Parts: sequence; structure tokens; C-alpha cells
Amino acid sequence: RFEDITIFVTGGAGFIGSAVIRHLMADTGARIVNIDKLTYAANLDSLPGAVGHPRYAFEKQCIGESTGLRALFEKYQPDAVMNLAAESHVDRSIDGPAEFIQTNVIGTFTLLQEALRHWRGLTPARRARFRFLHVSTDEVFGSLGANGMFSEDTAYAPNSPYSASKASSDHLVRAWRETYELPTMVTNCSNNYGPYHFPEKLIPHMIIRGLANEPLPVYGDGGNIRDWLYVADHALALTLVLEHGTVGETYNIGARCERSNLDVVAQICELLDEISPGITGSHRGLISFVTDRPGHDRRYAIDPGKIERELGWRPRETFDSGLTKTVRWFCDNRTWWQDILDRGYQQTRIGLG
Ligand code: NAD
Ligand code: TDX
Repeated sequence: RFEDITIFVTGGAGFIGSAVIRHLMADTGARIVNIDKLTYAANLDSLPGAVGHPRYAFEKQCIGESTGLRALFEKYQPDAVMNLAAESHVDRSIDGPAEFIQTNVIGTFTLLQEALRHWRGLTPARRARFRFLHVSTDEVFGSLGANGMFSEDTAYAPNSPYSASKASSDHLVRAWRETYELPTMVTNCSNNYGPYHFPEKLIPHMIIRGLANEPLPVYGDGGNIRDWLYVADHALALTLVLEHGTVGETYNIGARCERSNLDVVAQICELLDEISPGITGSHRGLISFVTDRPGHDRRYAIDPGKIERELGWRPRETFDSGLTKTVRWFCDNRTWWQDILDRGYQQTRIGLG
């Protein structure tokens, strides 16, 4: 698959971007160019096996800076762009939305402009094959009540600066297809988890704090529901959309795996009790309810019927198997996250409690 083609993966040093690159390197013959600005969330240690490989190149580059981007399009002549570069943490977007507008909105716009310029210069055959896949989130749809799921037709109703910036970028991508005919596709995925997840996000945060016997801060009443997908299953879905998706379409990605935050944290505690005993009583005793996130969406649930039907995608992991793998990975790879903690990163006001 993907023999003799070059793919730009933006944000390839991040959590999902690195999973996509690990998958493309292992299971396809594609040449990969990782374009990443290397923000606090980036980590080139998440790409073992890629660095130094003849089919892999890394370029430190901001997607909001057109001159450098243009030079990269000219240098590598890519056949596809997978856009995963973004500011991704909701709490951080509440403290400081500017960077989210800059990268997620202006950055996507700049990348679209440079992709369009490149696409217009291709031969007709290569132009027909070119794809721009924009990776987005279910958070653009807003919050669900007790019933219902997000479909591809659900109206956008973002509630956080993060989700509003992602919604904005999705609209730009759609418009570049409708107006300029750039062959774009958009995916909207539910919450990912798995190895190499940055420590500020719920699941790694709880594992790392649990291992240190520190309080596990659950926002509000812990009844908020997220729909969880193992990151490698997301990478498989994105590759499938890139290869077989229909231009101009959007695809929802999720594993029909809704859990309340409290249930997720309780399950992590049980796994830690098994894998890493050593505290008096259960890790559950560390759970502590803290002030809620402002504008905290209550429930997300993705209907993945379209990608299942049209592209035959199915997740490989269940939540039980994926979470067990994840807790084990964090136990076995302490230097990966300890280096991040040692470097230090700005905590959010909500995270600090
Ligand atoms: P992440 O924060 O782990 O990684 C983002 C990467 O993008 C980092 O390596 C960072 O250095 C890079 N980056 C940021 N700004 C950049 C810029 N201006 N130019 C170039 N690179 C830049 O994020 P993630 O969790 O891997 O998310 C990747 C994408 O998937 C995002 O678009 C996010 O909205 C989307 N998404 C994430 C989830 C999830 O659960 N994590 C779910 C659905 C969709
Ligand atoms: O310490 C915590 N305590 C807590 O209760 C943290 C960090 C989070 N939470 C709650 C807030 C959410 O309801 O857990 C849930 C998950 O929180 P995050 O890990 O911050 O993820 P979320 O806000 O759901 O967004 C994630 O999924 C969708 C990604 O960060 C986004 O990039 C993606 O679009």
C-alpha cells in the first residue's frame, strides 16, 4: 500500500500524529514527511523506528508560516497531506485561546493555501490522486443529552475555544473543496487514548498520578461521558479514509464505547491495583472531586455507521483490552513520561484545582 507516494503528516510528533506515522512506516511503503513546530506537546521520542529510516524525514515547521511551507511542498512534492497539527487541550484553550486560533484556524488556512498552490501545479494524473485529509474531533458537535449520537449530519455547536477553533478549521477545509476543488476530506473522531498520550490528558494524568499515590482530580461530579477509541484504531481508520474515502465527504470515527469519567478513573484504579500494588487500600481511595471545567460538555457519542458500512473499518481493541495495554505501557515506559514531567510544562488553572 502507498508504494511510491509521499505523505505530509503535520503534527507528527504529537500523540495521534506519531501513531499515524508509526502505522504508515510499519504497514505501508509510503515516504513520510513529519511537519511539526515542536510545541510543548511534541515528542520525537514517540517515533522509535522512524528517525533515521530512509522513508522518513522530519521538518521543524509551523503550519501557519507560508514561506517555509511552500518550500517544503516544492522540495518533497507530496501526494497527500494529513493534517494533525493542532493545539489540542481544552483546559489550555480556556486559559489562553489565542494560540488555538493561531494554529487551528490560521494554521489550517495557511496549509490549505499552500496545498492548493501545490495541487494546481501537479500533472492532471497526480492532481486526481492528491488528497488533503483534515483530522478533527467530535467536540465540534457540542454536547449531547442522555440520548442520541453524533452523525455526519449533526449541526456544529462547539462550546469551548478549542472546539470552536476546530469547527472553524473544518469549515475552511470544506470551503476549499467547494470553492477551489481541492480534494479534501474531514474526519471527526471521539476521545483517543493509548501509548505516548501527553500527561495532561485524563487517562495518562490518572495513571501517572496513581503510580505516585497522588490525588486523582475528577472534574465536577465525574458523570461527564466520553466515547473512547484506542489510538492505533484511529490511525487505521485515517489510513483507510486516505486510501478509499470519497473526496468532499466527512467521516465520524468512534468505537461505540461510552464511559463516564468516574468509571474510567475507577477502571484505571483497578488496573493499577493489579499491576502496581503498593499503597494501603485501593487506588480508588485517591479519587478526589474538584471544581468543574467551565462549559464542560456533558456527553459525546459518535455514530460510526458510515465508516463501518462504506470503508469496512472496525476497531481492533475493546476498551478493556486497550486500557489494559495503556496502563501497562505507562508502567513499562516511565522514562518517556518522566522526561516530560522533568522538562516541565505549564499547568492549566483548572488542572491546578
Ligand atoms: P497533540 O497535542 O498531542 O499533538 C499536536 C502536535 O501538533 C504536536 O506535535 C505539536 O507540536 C504540533 N503542532 C501544534 N501547533 C503546530 C503548528 N502551528 N505547526 C506545526 N505543528 C504544530 O494532539 P493530538 O491529540 O495528537 O491531536 C491531533 C489532532 O487530532 C488534532 O487536530 C486534534 O484536534 C485531533 N483529535 C484529537 C483527539 C484526541 O482525543 N486526542 C480526538 C479527536 C481529534
Ligand atoms: O484531570 C482531569 N480530570 C477530569 O475529570 C482531566 C485532565 C480531565 N477530566 C475530564 C474532562 C473531560 O470530561 O475528563 C474528560 C476528558 O478530558 P481531556 O483528557 O482533557 O479530554 P477532552 O476534553 O474530552 O478532549 C479530548 O478529546 C477530544 C482531546 O484533548 C481533544 O483534543 C479531542 O478533540
